[in-house]
Amino acid sequence: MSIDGLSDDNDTPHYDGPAGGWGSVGSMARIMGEERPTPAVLDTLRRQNKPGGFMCVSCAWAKPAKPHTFEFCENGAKATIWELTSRRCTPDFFTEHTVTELKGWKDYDLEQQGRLTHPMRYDRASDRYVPCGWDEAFAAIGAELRAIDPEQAVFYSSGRASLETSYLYALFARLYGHNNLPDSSNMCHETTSVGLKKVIGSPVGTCVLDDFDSCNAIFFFGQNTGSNSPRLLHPLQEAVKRGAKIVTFNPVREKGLESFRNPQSPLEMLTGKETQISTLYFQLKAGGDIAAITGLIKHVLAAEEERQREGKHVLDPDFIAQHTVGFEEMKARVNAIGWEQIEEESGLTRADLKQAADIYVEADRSIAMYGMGLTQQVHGSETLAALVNLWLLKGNIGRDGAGISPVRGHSNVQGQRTVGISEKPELVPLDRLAGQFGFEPPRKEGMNTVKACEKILSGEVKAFIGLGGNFVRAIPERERMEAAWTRMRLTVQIATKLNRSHLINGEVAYLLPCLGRSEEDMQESGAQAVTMEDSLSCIHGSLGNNTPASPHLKSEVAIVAGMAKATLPPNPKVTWDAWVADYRRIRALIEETYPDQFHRFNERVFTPGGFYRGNPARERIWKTESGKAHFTPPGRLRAIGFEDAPGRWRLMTMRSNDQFNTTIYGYSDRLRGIEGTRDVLLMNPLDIAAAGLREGQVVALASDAGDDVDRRVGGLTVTPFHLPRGCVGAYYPEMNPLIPLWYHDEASKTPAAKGVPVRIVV
Ligand SMILES: Nc1nc2c(c(=O)[nH]1)N[C@H]1C(S)=C(S)[C@@H](COP(=O)(O)OP(=O)(O)OC[C@H]3O[C@@H](n4cnc5c(=O)[nH]c(N)nc54)[C@H](O)[C@@H]3O)O[C@H]1N2
Ligand SMILES: Nc1nc2c(c(=O)[nH]1)N[C@H]1C(S)=C(S)[C@@H](COP(=O)(O)OP(=O)(O)OC[C@H]3O[C@@H](n4cnc5c(=O)[nH]c(N)nc54)[C@H](O)[C@@H]3O)O[C@H]1N2
Ligand SMILES: [Mo]
Repeated sequence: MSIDGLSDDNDTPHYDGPAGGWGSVGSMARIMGEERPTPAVLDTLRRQNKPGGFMCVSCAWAKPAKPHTFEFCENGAKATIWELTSRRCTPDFFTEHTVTELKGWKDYDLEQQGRLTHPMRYDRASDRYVPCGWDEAFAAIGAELRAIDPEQAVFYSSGRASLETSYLYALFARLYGHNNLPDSSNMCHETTSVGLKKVIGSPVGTCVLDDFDSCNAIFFFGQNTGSNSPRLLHPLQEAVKRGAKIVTFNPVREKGLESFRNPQSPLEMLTGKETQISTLYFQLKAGGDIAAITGLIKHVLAAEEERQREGKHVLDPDFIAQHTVGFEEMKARVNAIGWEQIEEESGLTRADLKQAADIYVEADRSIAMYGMGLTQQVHGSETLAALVNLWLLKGNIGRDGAGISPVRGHSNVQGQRTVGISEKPELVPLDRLAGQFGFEPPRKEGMNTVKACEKILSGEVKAFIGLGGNFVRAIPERERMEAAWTRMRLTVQIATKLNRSHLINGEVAYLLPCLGRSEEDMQESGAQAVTMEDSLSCIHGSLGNNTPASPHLKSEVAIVAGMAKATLPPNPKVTWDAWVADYRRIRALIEETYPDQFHRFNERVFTPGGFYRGNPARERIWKTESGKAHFTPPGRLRAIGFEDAPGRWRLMTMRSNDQFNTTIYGYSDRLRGIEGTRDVLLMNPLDIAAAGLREGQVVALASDAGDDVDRRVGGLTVTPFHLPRGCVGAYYPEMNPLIPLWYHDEASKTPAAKGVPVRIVV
């Protein structure tokens, strides 16, 4: 399909090459030059994502049992090179620069200083970080935590830390006395954890890697594979070669979903042959997915009526009868919705949707994949319910070659939830923990990310510990949050590189440098492996073998244990030192808490392809309120949380190909053809003209959320781009000051970063 104002050969910036190909090789070479990584990086890349090797710190995509010779992608390589940089951010650097001065630096320049080398304490008098000893840091943190009510503390984690670290971190929080365990997942796939759980009883996807070998169709909603999970392009390419059809719904034409040249295939590289990925590509409006899916369902129901006349079925009536509730209500509601409304809200035509529906009708086995385009919407959970409606119609959940497969972000974000990082006490086996460790765990619901922000704003939170990540940069409402942040008593950040969150400090502040996953983690019993869970619920061991960036680093496990020991009273069942000495003991604890999923954990750590921890929904056991899978009558067609108004635009905050979340590797969004800057406002050329703007003009965006708060980001160059009318795009995290804290998915509170109401200010 084409959209108004754009043809395939117009002059908007675009990249002619496929995803992968020589461009990705060039991009890896550039970052190699910039970071000058240690020579061991090549060996590490060779071991990347292989059984017994080291598991990539970039995305959470599956690691196959039979890996490619190089089982890594452009962005995985960049993440490894980033960690193994030869640059060091030493105490001398902090002597030279005050924290106030560093606040004026760009994110890119902060991380360019390289790996943190020493534990540091913030000295308010000189406005500088000064080196301190580990024991001194732990003792001070312990004293501060003991002095406050545990419920006033927040323990955040970014989704990278291992299962071992995460389990201990959550245990520390509960022994201390709270469930305030927000996770990067709260800004990411929490919509999945809450939305999917409600309708199919599973907080995670139902597919395994083999399903990609036998599916006939894959439907993609709001996920940018080429940039964010490039290794997934391999199974997609294989599926296309087998004749499977791929249908994409995305407001942006993402190169990686159009075509792919496999950098690991010499033939494809030399002959310039590329695989077309998407059979059909629909540029719907941002927030138009409920409408589009409802249109698909209407077509499928119509096809069923037709087929019934021949005495056959498109739907799977036995599955619907045996396994679901709510079919008739859903059907009646969908049939009552008119095509005009569906076309208006989705931005797609009835005929467009018919083409897509025909593929779904014909395919015996279909997989639905999705990412932030669905989860970061005010009605994100409802969007997932709509998608599940469509998937239940043909019994496409719980059988081989079919299912629903959210593409997770951080490399262990799914696993952190599995082992107890959750603010929701009902999701954690608290009674078992009580028995294992002889204490009474807190039962009160803790704070998620939005709640933690609200309570930091109101002054109720006194202490914040960040296990990785860049919280202040990743959350909405940045300006008000930064101002409130400094009113906290204690802030502690555990990190590998310097970022913006380390410059906004509480009264007492520590910056604790940790080992990266690719580095050797030597403890009393020898070198330690850690584990993580991928997007398809498989658990993998990872063994780092590089020399640590500094002899003063500690592992995340040791840092969590050090803080916990200094905070908590002695307990004979809680043996922090023994756990640090040998991580197999931590895995034994995980097995004891979660015996069904982690039986024989230590034996299975290095299972090729990981070991599957199981998912009842895959077996058609529905852990929902009714014990069945739920059809949900659509309550609305619009996933964004506002009405249209003159001068109001739908802003999608985007990731470039050259960043990992708040880590900016460089200024080249190669696959979108945007080079040298991130300060752009992407718009449809007809919208540029209609708004009286011109290409290259510098404008600001202001919040148009109707709450009278002045939120603004300036210095953006108007750039024509392939976007539907009324939708504009600009980069995350730069745009985060524009997102109101209250603007989030209704059910899960995931910030709605893909449909933000803004005005353009000239
Ligand atoms: N290189 C790299 N890899 C990464 C990351 C990174 O930053 N860089 N981040 C990691 C993390 S934590 C995550 S969560 C994942 C994120 O990976 P994705 O889920 O791919 O997230 P985004 O790139 O934010 O946006 C996804 C897509 O949604 C589309 N979109 C926007 N609005 C809508 C809409 O209303 N409907 C539909 N259908 N589509 C829409 C956008 O155009 C974009 O292509 O990637 C992980 N991997
Ligand atoms: N507007 C907008 N906002 C968004 C999003 C969006 O699409 N749009 N996406 C959201 C999503 S999906 C996510 S997941 C969040 C991401 O939020 P976070 O997970 O909090 O942020 P990251 O940028 O991934 O964190 C980067 C930092 O992690 C630290 N780090 C790296 N490796 C390690 C390690 O091994 N150990 C430790 N301890 N630290 C390490 C480094 O210091 C680095 O600076 O942002 C969310 N915010
Ligand atoms: Mo994420």
